[in-house]
Amino acid sequence: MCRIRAFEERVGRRFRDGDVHGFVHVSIGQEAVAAGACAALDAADVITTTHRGHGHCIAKGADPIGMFAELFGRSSGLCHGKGGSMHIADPRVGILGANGIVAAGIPLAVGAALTSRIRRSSTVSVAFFGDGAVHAGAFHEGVTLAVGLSLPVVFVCEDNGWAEFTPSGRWGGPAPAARAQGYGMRASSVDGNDVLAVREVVAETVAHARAGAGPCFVEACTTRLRGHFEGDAQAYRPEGQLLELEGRDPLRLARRVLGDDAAADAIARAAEEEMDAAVEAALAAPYPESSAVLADIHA
Ligand SMILES: Cc1ncc(C[n+]2csc(CCOP(=O)(O)OP(=O)(O)O)c2C)c(N)n1
Repeated sequence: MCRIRAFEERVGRRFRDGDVHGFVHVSIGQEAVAAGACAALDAADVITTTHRGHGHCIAKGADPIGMFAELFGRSSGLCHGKGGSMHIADPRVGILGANGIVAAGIPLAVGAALTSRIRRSSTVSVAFFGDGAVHAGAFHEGVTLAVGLSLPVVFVCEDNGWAEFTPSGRWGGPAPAARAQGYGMRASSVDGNDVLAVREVVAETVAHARAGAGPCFVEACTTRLRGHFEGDAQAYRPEGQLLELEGRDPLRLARRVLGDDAAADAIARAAEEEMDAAVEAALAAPYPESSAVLADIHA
């Protein structure tokens, strides 16, 4: 969690300095979902994520230097500097891709679970997505196929209270976990700011999926402590909400559980040093050659 926080704080600063191109959405306040869920996965398991996916990628094992280089548009970036923040992928460590299209990672994770089934492999797919995505057609298509074919996929819905500028629940209807139950899936709800609770619930659901018992759904309630995107003035937030949410900062909660401030400080310092060095290494890399402008482009 400290590594994710340190990475994204630097992303925010570099964005304001003009080194990061395009839109950037950070997951500050949501680190426990990424860290807890990925701690329950094997190296060969795969994930898909969203426009707010830095944390999931770091937790699944992406190299922060390659990620910074990607955000800075450098040729050494994980996608050669052409994907940016919302399209980070590294199949070598099971990251099938962040995605700028809301809910689009869900059918991809279901497809990867079908691949696992066809290859008789034991790998599980995890799709991370926000509460806003459960209103999208791709979510309903994905879960229908996963339930129908009893595929090894875990759907992790991060309800951070907002879908852009719309509060969760604005559209009424059942909460995400209840909707998932409506599809006949096992569904649980967890405090998404409690990293140990997230790990426990996701480990149980992954074991269920890996055993061939079908897909599962985890609703992780969490807190977005920054704007929807970097630079968002957040005029839509009720007054005092941020102050209240800061009391639920997952890093603060984990520090309390650890009960050892010196150890927590050392972990945070190591993460900051790692990410400072990663920024420098990434900034030292060259931009892609102009001759590479059409390479790897499929459109
Ligand atoms: C298909 C699609 N519709 C609309 C958008 C614009 N959009 C970007 S993020 C977002 C809200 C997503 O909310 P949620 O899924 O809760 O994720 P969060 O941003 O809270 O992490 C929307 C509507 C988009 N990128 N893709």
